[in-house]
Amino acid sequence: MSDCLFCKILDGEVPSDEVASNDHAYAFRDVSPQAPTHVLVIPRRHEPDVGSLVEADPDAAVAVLGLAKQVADEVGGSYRLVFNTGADAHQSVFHCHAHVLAGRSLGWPPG
Ligand code: IU
Repeated sequence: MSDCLFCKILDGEVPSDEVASNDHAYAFRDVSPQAPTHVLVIPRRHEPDVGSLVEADPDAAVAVLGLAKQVADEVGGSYRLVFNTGADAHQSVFHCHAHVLAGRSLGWPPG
């Protein structure tokens, strides 16, 4: 999508700090990290949120989860995987993305 920030990152039009990638997904560091490790994992296919990705392309959804696991395994220890979905859940970029948060103790419940 031409006006989507994460599509522009995938196209290389907007720079990003790459961490890992596979055929269906791409991982890069969040510009505003909320933990020592804060990586975003996005599908190459544009879908607005995880629910629509699961329906439209289950293989891409599994690839996003697999890449998130790979990133978390490389850090080691506990981690949190978050898909904010919808504005009231703090989703601000409407291209599906998983947050991988690690490297500190994480409180519960989230705000
Ligand atoms: P959210 O779940 O939609 O709120 O997460 C969007 C994330 O995208 C958020 O953590 C931002 O810091 C991050 N981000 C980014 O990494 N680079 C950017 O240019 C912009 C947002 I705008």
